Amino acid sequence: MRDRRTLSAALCVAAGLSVAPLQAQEVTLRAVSSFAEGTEFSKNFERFVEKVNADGKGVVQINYIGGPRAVPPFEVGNAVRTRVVDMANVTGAFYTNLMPEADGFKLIAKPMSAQRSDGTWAHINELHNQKLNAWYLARQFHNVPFHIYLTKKIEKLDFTGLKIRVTPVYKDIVEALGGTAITTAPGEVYTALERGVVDGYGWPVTGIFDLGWDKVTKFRLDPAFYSVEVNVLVNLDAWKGLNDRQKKLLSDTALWLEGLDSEKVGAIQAERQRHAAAGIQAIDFGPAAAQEFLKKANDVAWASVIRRAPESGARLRQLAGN
Ligand code: 173
Repeated sequence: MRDRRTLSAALCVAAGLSVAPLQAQEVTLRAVSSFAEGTEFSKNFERFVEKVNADGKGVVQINYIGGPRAVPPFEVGNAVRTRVVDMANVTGAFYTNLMPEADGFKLIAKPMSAQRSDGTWAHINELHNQKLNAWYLARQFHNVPFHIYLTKKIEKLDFTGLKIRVTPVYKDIVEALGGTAITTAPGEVYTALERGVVDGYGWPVTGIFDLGWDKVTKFRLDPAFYSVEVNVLVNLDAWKGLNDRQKKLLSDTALWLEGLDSEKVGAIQAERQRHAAAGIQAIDFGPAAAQEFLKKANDVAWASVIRRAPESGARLRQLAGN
C-alpha cells in the first residue's frame, strides 16, 4: 500500500501535478480592508479575522495585510476581481465602476437574516459572481445610517453654494439639493475640510472621531438616511478552491460577523451623545422636512441605480421593498 502511494505520488510529480495530500492542507487567504486599520468600519472585520485564525487552525487562515495603504479604497473591488488579494472588507460604494447596482445596496436595510432567507443575499451574491468574480461572504452595518456633516450652518434643506465631499452614496442627494459633489476617499476628508476645499461631507453616524474629523465639523444634518453596507468579499476562484470544511468555517464566521450588527444599536446612541459633547450641533428642520428629505434621498438614489442598471436595479428595488 505504502509503495503504491509512493509510486502514484512519484507519477504525479513526474506529470507536473501536485501530490494530493492525505489530509487537506491549511489555506491562507490574503485580505485587505478599504478602511483604515483599527477604525470603525475595519474593526469588526478585524475581529472576524481574529476569530477565523483562532477557530481555523489547520483549516483556513487569513493574512490581514491592512487598510488603504496597501490598496486604495476605490481599487479594492478590482483587486478582489483580479485576485491581487483573496479577500476584502469593502463597501459597494467603492466599486460602482465595476458594478453600478452596488450603489443600491445602501437602500436595503433589512437584517441580514431576512436577506439570507428571502433571496436578497442570493441575488446580490450572483451579481458579485458575475461582475466582480467574487463571493459575497458577508454584509455588515445594515442598521447604521448616514448623515451629511457641515462646517457651515444652513437655514433650510438647500445645499446651493456648498461643496460637499461625497462617494456614490451621497452624490445624487447632494446634487438634488443643489450642492456641488466632490468625490474623495475617506483618507482625504480631513485635509479637504481643513483647507476649506469642502464645506461638509457624507459619512455614517459612527466613526467621525477615528480620523479627527470632529475637530473640523460643526453641524450634523438630521435626519439620518440610507443603510451602511460594508461587505466581506472573497475572490471567486479562491472561494472555489476551498474545500467544504474551509467554506463552512468562513460561512459560519460570516454569520457571526453579521450578528455583531446588534451591538450598533447602543453604539449609535452613544455616538450621538459624543457628537453633542464635542460641540457638534444637530440641524433639524422638523418632521415634515425630514420626511421630504428621506423621500427625495430614496427617489434620487433608485432613479440613479435603475438608470445605470435597469434590470438588476429594478430587481434590487423589488427585494428592498421601498
Ligand atoms: O463615505 C464613504 O466613504 C462611504 O461611502 C462609506 C460607506 C460605508 C461605510 C463608511 C463610509
